Amino acid sequence: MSTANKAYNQSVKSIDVISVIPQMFEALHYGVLGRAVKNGLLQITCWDVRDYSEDKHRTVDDKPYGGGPGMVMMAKPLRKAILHIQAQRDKPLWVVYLSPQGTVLKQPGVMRLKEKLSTHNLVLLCGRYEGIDERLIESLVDEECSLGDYVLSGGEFAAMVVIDAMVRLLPGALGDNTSASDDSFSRGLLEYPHYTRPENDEGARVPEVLLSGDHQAIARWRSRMALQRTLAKRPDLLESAQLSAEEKEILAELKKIIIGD
Ligand code: 9D3
Repeated sequence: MSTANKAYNQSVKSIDVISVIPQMFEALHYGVLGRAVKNGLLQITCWDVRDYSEDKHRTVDDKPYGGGPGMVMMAKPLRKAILHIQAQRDKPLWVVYLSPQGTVLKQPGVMRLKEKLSTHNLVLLCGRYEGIDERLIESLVDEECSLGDYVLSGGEFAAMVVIDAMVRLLPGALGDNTSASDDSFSRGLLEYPHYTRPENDEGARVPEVLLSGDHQAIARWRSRMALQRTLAKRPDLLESAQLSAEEKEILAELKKIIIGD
C-alpha cells in the first residue's frame, strides 16, 4: 500500500471505465489526476468493450429493432465486461451510465459519487452510437448521469469530467495547502477575480486593496466581489448558496445598488 493510502487509512479506491475508445482516457495521465493516480490515491482501469465481443470482427453494435437511423450497443459485450470487472473487485460495483437521459450532475452529485468510492468500485459506462440496449440499463446500471443539455458524440468526455471533478475532492489530491472545500464554488458562489505580477499590465492596475497587506480588508473585498459576480452572472446560484450573516448583509447592499435605490 502506498504512503498516501496509509496516511489516510483507506482501502484502494477504484474506478473502472468501459468504452469502445479506451485510448481517449490517456488524458487522465496528466495534471492533478495523473499525480493522484501516481500517488496511489486511486486506481483507474479502462476496459475496451471490443475485447468482450463474440465475433472475429469484434462487433459491439447492431441495427435498432423497429428501424431508424444509427446503431445500438449490444447488451452482451457490455454485460461480459461488467461481470469481468466485478470478478476482480472486492467491493460491490456501482455502475454509472453517462447518457443524455441521465440526471444532470451538479457539485453535490459529484460529492455523493466520490463518497460511493469508499464502499463501492465505481464503473463508468460510456455509450457511443445511438446508445445502449435498454435491457442492459435495466439490469446492470445503478444510475444515469448527464453533463447537461448539449449533444456529445459519446460518453467518454463525460466520464473524464466526472472523474476529474471527483478526484480533486479526494484528500491529498490537490496537495497540502489547497482545499477543495475552500472553493467558493463549493459554497455555491462564483470566485473572486485573481491577479498576479506585474502590478501594472499595459496600464491596467491590480486593485489597490490587494497590495495593502490588510488581510481583513482583502478578505472582505474578495467576499464582496464573489457575491457581486454571482449576482451579476449567475443569480440562480444565490437561491441555494450557503451564506454567512456578513455575506447576507453585503448581498442585500449589492442588490440595492443594482436596483438603484
Ligand atoms: C444524434 C443522436 N441523438 C439523437 C438526437 C441522440 C444522442 C445519442 C447519443 C445524443 C447524444 C449521444 C451521446 N451522448 C452521450 O453519450 C452523453 C452526453 C451528452 O450527449 N450530453 C450531455 N451529457 C452526456 S453524458 C453522455
